[in-house]
Amino acid sequence: MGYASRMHLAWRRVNRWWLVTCVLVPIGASAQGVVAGKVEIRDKKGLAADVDATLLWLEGAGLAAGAAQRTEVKTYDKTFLPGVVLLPVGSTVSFPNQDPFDHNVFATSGPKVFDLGLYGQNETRSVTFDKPGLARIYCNVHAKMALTVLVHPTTHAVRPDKGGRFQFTGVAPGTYTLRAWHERGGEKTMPITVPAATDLVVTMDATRFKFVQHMDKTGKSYDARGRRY
Ligand SMILES: [Cu+2]
Repeated sequence: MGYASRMHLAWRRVNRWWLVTCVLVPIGASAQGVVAGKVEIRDKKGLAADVDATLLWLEGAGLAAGAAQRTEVKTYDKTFLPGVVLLPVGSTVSFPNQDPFDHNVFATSGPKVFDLGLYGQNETRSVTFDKPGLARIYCNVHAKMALTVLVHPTTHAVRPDKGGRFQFTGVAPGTYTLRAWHERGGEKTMPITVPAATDLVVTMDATRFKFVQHMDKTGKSYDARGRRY
């Protein structure tokens, strides 16, 4: 084969690569759809400062399943830290008690009904969330302790930043439901179409929210019962 033919062949190969690259990049780019926008929660004082405690997730066919994780929520200073957690289905949360007194961890509804019993300082107990859903978790000793865990079936669950901005990346083109939850703002659902979902505004009304103290693990009021646990 002469030099000219070899060069011609090499050029054809380069040309083919170039063609393949040009065809693949736009397809790859469109497969990485973005869902983005802003959450606004209005309460009696104006825009809520704890907008970053909102949970946002996508529902719909074809979303990639999330991998189970292990994470930790401390009980410290009569508080669950952190107080809001997002986890894929199958994940395990351990609850180390870092206070010099007993705590309990329980849920009487939601994706997992459980009771970890009463345990003391430096002890750890754990629970695995095997079904999706929103879990409201409490301590049977301290009425004010509350934890929210969103157990989601896909990789697409996020919290907004302090300014309420949120973004999901790597979402395949299609139609989905965007769901939002905030303790005082309630729930919101919004149909969306990817790749044209980048200027979403999710507004939630917390002006009529009234705090209602949850019951203890036996369904009784914390104040009315005779003993602490
Ligand atoms: Cu407690």
